[in-house]
Amino acid sequence: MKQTQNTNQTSVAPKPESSNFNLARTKRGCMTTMKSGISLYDPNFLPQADADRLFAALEKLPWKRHTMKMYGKEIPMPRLYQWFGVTPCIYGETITPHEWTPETLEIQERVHKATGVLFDSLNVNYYRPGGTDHIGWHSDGEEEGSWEFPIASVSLGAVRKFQTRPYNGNGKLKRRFHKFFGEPDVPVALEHGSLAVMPAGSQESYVHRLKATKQQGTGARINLTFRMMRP
Ligand SMILES: O=C(O)CCC(=O)C(=O)O
Repeated sequence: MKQTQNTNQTSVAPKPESSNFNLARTKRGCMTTMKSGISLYDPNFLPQADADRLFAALEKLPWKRHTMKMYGKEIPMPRLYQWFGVTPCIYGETITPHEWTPETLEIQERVHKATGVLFDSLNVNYYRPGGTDHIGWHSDGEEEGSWEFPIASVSLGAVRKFQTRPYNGNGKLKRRFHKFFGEPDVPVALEHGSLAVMPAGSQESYVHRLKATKQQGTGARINLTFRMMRP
């Protein structure tokens, strides 16, 4: 976590230049990838003091853990989560949404201003300290949000690498056989307080992942993905 020098300050010093070299700056200070499943990346979406405050509050959420049945065994997922908004069915499990909190509503409103979309649902992932928590290659199914809408992803805490990769197959084949996947893009380092947007339709033609890392001292990370369930 970056340290805030003066908690009473009203304006926060700009963050250091983003380390994402595969992104081009736009006039408004946001960045867009030239060739990837991300259509917008803004490293300064949240002022640092707000990002620190929101991270501290969200870390106290009552986290849940998905399990997946494999070879007759319940395998726990390598991350924790909490869901807000419209009830989905994920990994065969009907999820009871948590009530929106002041912090999730605040971020929802900021995302609304930045994207023009008032998303009705939110998945929050918690990657515990240590760097081993991760999410493998996948695209988000329509049961987790309509593909006709973008997915807006806000990151807080440890900087972790996010990758996208195109695929060309269709139906289940494209998920099963790696030969249907294109080359992975250069990873985008999702920074504390950043916003990344995967555009409408991208879940059909891109997969994404957040890799585990062996980097010593990797702290906790919270990722909020806003989705539209009932357009
Ligand atoms: O943590 C991230 O940045 C990615 C989260 C993700 O891929 C998902 O929730 O489907």
